[in-house]
Amino acid sequence: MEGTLTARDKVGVQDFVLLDAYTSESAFLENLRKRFRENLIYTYIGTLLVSVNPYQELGIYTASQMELYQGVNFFELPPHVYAIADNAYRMMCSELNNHFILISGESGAGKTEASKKILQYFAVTCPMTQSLQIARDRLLLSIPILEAFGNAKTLRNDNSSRFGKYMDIQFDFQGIPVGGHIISYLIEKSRVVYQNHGERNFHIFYQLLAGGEVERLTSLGLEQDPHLYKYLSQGHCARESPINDKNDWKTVFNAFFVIDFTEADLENLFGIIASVLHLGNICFKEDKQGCASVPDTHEIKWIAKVICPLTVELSVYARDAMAKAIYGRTFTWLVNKINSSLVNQDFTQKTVIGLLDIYGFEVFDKNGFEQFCINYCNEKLQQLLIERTLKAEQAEYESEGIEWEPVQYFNNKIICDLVEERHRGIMSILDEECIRPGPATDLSFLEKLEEKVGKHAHFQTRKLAGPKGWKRIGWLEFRLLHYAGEVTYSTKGFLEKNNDLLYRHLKEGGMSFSAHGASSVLALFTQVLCGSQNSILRECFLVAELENRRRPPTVGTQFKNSLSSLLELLTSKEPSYIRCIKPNERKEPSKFDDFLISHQIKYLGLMEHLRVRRAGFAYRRKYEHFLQRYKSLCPDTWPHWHGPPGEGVERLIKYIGYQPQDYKLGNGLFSATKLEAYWRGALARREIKRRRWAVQIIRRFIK
Ligand code: AOV
Ligand code: MG
Repeated sequence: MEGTLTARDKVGVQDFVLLDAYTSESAFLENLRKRFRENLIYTYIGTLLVSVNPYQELGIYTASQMELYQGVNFFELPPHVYAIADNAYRMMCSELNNHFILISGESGAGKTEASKKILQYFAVTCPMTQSLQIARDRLLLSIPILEAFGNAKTLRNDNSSRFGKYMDIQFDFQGIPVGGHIISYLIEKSRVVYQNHGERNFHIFYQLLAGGEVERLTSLGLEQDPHLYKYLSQGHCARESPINDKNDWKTVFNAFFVIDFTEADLENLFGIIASVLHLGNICFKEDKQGCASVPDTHEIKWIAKVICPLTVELSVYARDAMAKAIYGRTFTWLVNKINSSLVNQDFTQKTVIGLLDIYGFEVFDKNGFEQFCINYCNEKLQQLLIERTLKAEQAEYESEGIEWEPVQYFNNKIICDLVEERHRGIMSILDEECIRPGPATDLSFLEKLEEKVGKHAHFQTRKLAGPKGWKRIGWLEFRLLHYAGEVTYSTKGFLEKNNDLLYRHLKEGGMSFSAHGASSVLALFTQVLCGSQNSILRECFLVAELENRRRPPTVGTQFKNSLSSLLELLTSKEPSYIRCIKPNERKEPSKFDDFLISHQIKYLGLMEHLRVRRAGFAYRRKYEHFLQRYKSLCPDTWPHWHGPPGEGVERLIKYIGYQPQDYKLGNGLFSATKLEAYWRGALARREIKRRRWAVQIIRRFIK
């Protein structure tokens, strides 16, 4: 007994539900700390997994660990991301339904790593046939490619995802992974032309320079030193340990071949990467007529020729717009290309497990339109979690007529509305400013915000914040009180970024953003690029696009719409949740920052989640489903039960000695404290017993 107590004192409890002082936040923090000290980074709250980034290799992702977690009772082994993956997989196989695993947490908390571990787990442990190995390899190797083009070093994370990713892993009826599909969300294009101090451009640029063969670089007109390129050196950290661009290049390059990229594709793709770098190095000088000229004839002449009739300022602007558009559209092309290699037409009957790994909540000294979109996306996911866990669970108890002490929680819907509400939200106000006639500026946008949402409890500006706010909010800034904390945004660039500069007219001094016109940036590019030798570019800039006179939706609106379809997509699937926590701001192992962590525990709503779990019955199944699956546990219900399903369930659970306080029989639903894994365990034990009997009978027979 004493031994057990000591162990518990030392390593804490592996499920917060078992905490005695389960309402105390300090007990919660203490438990997390004890476990973190022992390198136990995972802890459950019921079936939800809490993960703390260890910032070191722990040796817990080996093949033997994977083997351990296969088909085992969820609660019999220490908490692990593999257990979450395995549980979703078993449920999918037995109930033939679709699942998703939502991984959330702030920037650097470990979401992307968790999603990769899950994919690896499926790749190693799922049944496999020889002919489907290639599908598995492609799924795995799509990751390094997407990371090369979509991740970058930021101040928060050396490998920060700068796009959102939802990946469906498709399984056939035997549980073999047969294919996949990826949806990407809003890549941060502005990074292509500008990086803050201490940050880098997307990894692929540096990888190509560090790892590309000399002949390849020569033919692309590139040199190895990243400092020679303006687009790569503004953050002053082009070469940074622990990033190993040379090694990463090898991985990425090999991955391309597995995913069906031809040598011609690669030539085109790297041609594009190189031309973006060359673009960035074009510098303009004013000639006698006040027009831009390009002093360095070595750079790409055709681009210069098109841009040069403009002023120097407009030329720089057109150059950057072009670089961003080329990169952004190439990224979309890349995702489509990967999807076409992941698709598997041979299997029509498929179930899926979706992995959602997006950019986490982030706050920098300066926050712009990108952070606004990223943080809004995190609000939406938090909202999904609230809707599907805290709210839904409580509503269900009510509708089932189960006695229940309601748990209070902060519902961030109010912030989602502030951002996205039609006609009234910040996105709508921004769109109006972008489209209305007359000069709109970053200041006029801010004034509109003050006028329309100034009184909102989660919104502040310098003008509206009162004396305290004056010191800290600048002129062109507004502040949102997000669920995860305050963020001050600069409105600088909001209009331009929301509009997508491609549609801006390139008239001298002109700032109009209307439909595609002959003089828009896009028209200019398309003229040049549709004649290009590069087939990827030709696909990305189609002349047909110019013929469409209607202006496409703004960037913000497109993003908002894509998020709402994502949430709709998820509504039809069974969820699992992983909540990632960042232990410190310095990316250091073994450093447990109390303040930072308790802030995350609060805003992630973990205490509320625990209370709901403690008070409730986490396992719920329709009578019919439950009975169908577990009827073999009781002679009365096996092999067939002919009465009403509710009675059958009652007979069954009484037979196996389940205590009355541990379950509720509602209007059509069976709710219990023990989870799916427990029931599966019961089935497995019965199976073992049955085999033992069989062996005994055979032995007797042989005698
Ligand atoms: P993120 O995806 O949550 O941030 P990552 O998954 O990229 O964060 O994790 C950041 C870094 O932490 C990784 O590059 C690893 O060095 C380390 N790390 C995370 N999880 C583990 C783990 N389980 N074991 C060892 N090291 C780990 V962002 O993409 O920025 O929101 O946009
Ligand atoms: Mg990430």
